[in-house]
Amino acid sequence: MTASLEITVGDITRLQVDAIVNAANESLLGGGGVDGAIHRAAGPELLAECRTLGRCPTGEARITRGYRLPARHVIHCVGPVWHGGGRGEDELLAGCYCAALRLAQENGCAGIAFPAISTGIYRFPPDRAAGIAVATVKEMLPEAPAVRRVIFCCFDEAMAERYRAEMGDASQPSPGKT
Ligand code: AR6
Repeated sequence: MTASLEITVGDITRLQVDAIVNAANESLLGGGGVDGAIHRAAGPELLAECRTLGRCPTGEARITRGYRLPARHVIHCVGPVWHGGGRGEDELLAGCYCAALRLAQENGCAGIAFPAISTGIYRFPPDRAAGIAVATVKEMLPEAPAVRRVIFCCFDEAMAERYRAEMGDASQPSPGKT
């Protein structure tokens, strides 16, 4: 039985899944964008746990509890800042998805939701990022059999359309087919 890949439009902090993924920075101490939203929703206990982890290099991931979030865990990924593509950005972004799925597997997370890592403040071109996200998850899923459901949580409809195109179901315009 293959795992399901889904696209939804909305706020990732509202999703009741085993793990939501954060688009963090190397300090793991919070920031703007989805990182700020996750820390606000999870409460100060999340920051306290993050402080115990130290720094996380770009392209890697760390796992914490979800505290006041409906999600049981947060997997903090550090995506690359886009510098034009010549500094290993593609590989570093793919590394985030690999590292997150590895942690989901190790922690028995059957459902995991990803935001579009690096496509906001870090300015990674969104079409390219969606392609890397979908391809890397598809490639990695056989190595993470505990993961049964992957949700790409897009903040807006334009981003969801990019994921639909990458997943080959651009013919279905309806949002939130979870
Ligand atoms: N739910 C789902 N997606 C969201 C949400 C949300 N609540 N909020 C924003 N997005 P960004 P980055 C989308 O900027 O580019 C922070 O300061 C957003 O539309 O959150 O990886 C960190 O601390 C975009 O598509 O993350 C780092 O310093 C995507 O999430 C830095 O930003 C990622 O945008 C990381 O930048």
